[in-house]
Amino acid sequence: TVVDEVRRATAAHGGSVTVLAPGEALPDAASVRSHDLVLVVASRAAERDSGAARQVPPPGRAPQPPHPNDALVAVATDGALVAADGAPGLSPDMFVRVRAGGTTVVVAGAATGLLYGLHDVVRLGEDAFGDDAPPVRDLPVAPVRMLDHWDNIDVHPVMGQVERGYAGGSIFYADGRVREDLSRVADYARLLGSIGINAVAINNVNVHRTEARLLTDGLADVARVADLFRPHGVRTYLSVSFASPVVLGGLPTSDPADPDVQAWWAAAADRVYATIPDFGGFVVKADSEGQPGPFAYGRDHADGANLLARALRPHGGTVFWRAFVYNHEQDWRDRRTDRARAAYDHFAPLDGRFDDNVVLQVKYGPIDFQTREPISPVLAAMPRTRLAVELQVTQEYTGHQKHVCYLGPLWSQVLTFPLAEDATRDVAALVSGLPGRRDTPSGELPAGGVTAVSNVGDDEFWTGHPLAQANLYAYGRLAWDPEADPVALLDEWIGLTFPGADPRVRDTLHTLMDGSWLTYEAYTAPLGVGFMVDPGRMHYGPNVDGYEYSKWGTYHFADRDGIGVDRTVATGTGYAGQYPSPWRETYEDLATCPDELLLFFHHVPYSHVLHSGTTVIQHVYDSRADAVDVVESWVPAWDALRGLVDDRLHARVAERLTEQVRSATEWRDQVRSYFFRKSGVPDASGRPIY
Ligand code: GCW
Repeated sequence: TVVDEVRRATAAHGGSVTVLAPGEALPDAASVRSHDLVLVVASRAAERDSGAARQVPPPGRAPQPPHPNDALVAVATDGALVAADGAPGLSPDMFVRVRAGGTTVVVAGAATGLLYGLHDVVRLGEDAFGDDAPPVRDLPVAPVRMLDHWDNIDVHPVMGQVERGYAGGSIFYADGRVREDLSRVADYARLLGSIGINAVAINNVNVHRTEARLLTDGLADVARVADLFRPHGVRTYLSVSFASPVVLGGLPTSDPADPDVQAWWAAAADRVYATIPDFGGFVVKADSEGQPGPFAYGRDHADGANLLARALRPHGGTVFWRAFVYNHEQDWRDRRTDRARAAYDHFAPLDGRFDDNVVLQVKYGPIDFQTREPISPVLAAMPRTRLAVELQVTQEYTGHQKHVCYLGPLWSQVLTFPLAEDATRDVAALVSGLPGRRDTPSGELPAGGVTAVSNVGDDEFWTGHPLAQANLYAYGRLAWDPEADPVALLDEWIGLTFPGADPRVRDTLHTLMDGSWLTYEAYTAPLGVGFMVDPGRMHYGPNVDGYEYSKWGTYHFADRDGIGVDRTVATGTGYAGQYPSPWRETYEDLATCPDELLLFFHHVPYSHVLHSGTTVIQHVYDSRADAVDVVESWVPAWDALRGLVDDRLHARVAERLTEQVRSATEWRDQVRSYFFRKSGVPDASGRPIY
């Protein structure tokens, strides 16, 4: 159980765990009264900046000796303790940390809160034991904080084993089945628990034949995986095929209205819960990129999602139903069809039709995990639907874990973007169901959560690029607290990952990673236009027209005069009209549309002057060249750390930086040359064009 896990880990730090029966008072020795516990301190970032080195024993190494004169006491109650003060929105994940009588006390209402409180203490290290440590009450904003694995059992000849995976094979599967040795999964589970993740889907949303069987023949193996996640507060989910009744059950149809289909799903869910009583539920990609779905039977996506939800309902399970539905057989000649509109057009009319154990899982942008996209308007359009926002930790469009690209700032922007209700309600609030921020009474909206595609594999460094581990860390921490400063989280990760390192190590890592997302954006596709990636190399590297005449609906429409997609209501596809005010007006109008999204919303001449004061074409020229200068400067900076960090790690990062310089240079030269050839406008800076 989670409590056993916390007890074990706490003992390793020289502390103890006391579990109270419901209603039982706290032990006198701790001299903590419930009244003390609501003295909440909000400024967590400030505490963490206080500097002391934090030593965290990596899994498998001997724990640090306990702090002298301190005992860490963790206390679990049934929740009555904190609720007694009328604390609103009490969640099982909440914990309170106080210093009482020379002891650091963590109090939680449930086992998971205790677990998170323990990890909070571990993260703080010595700082948690200072007598001036202020009391803290902490709880996550979103109730579900999920990672989806796009892992397959079989190895695809082109895609490899993990779809869009850049860190080797799957940690779950090898040799055509669930691994015998799941020790990395056990470590991964601890890692996820420590950053607050509480849900994991263990197979690809594109469910192929072998993987479909996890739901039936594979259940005993799925149970082995769930057993490893459980002690860390993580529930296991499966991606399932909508066609399972046909594919697995031999039925003639998967029509949601068919009673045999309904019975098949109910029986399937019964079997799952008989094997895994705390199973989380299903993740479903339907009618998308070739996956089966309800459209085949003339049903809509509420019919489809509710079919599965009703099978899970008796067991408390949830369906995460993806909104990534669009026509991928588009005719590039047809300028009226706009892929960006698709999710809203399909789903917004269904608001209110989904059962309450359905969560609609919406990619953060309307297209597909690009480096820069506007926030999906679906998130503002469905007030009667539980929503989750979907991020991509795996770096499909952000450099395949060969490029340094710290994504914390992107996700922070997404989660805190004030999308709805006259720009007062941000994405985190929309998906967490709270009308405002934490500590406010829960509102009229039910809660969904935050999800993301994992970047972990069986690679020696887990994530291919060792520095991509920071993305996994930041994702968990931002899903917990979307208001956290992503730069502070980066420093937190650096401090925890390189404990006691030479200050030069910290400074250099910070320099390389801090602005790396913006640097990546600056040498790839400009001003929000997206794509320009190479289809032949799985979306890696430049190919400006790679998708221009394809069926996928991701165009830039560059010609000799200009570039960009007109998505205005006035003259374009009307996509801007899917936003609530003030965003529809902001994006519609060239005068107010932010530079970084200009080409997403407008087709403009190359001579168009940006708010920054430069023309579109000169921006394309300059930022690509400047960004490569930045990347080149990272090479000697990293080189200078040789001997100051682990040799293998140093070598791996050095190798990846060499590739990043090569690839960024390729981007720079292709994009600059392409636009010179299209426009004929010379680069005012006089830098080389080919
Ligand atoms: O970004 C695209 C990827 C597909 C992926 C799809 C999705 C799992 O290129 O590989 O399929 O998104 O999110 O379903």
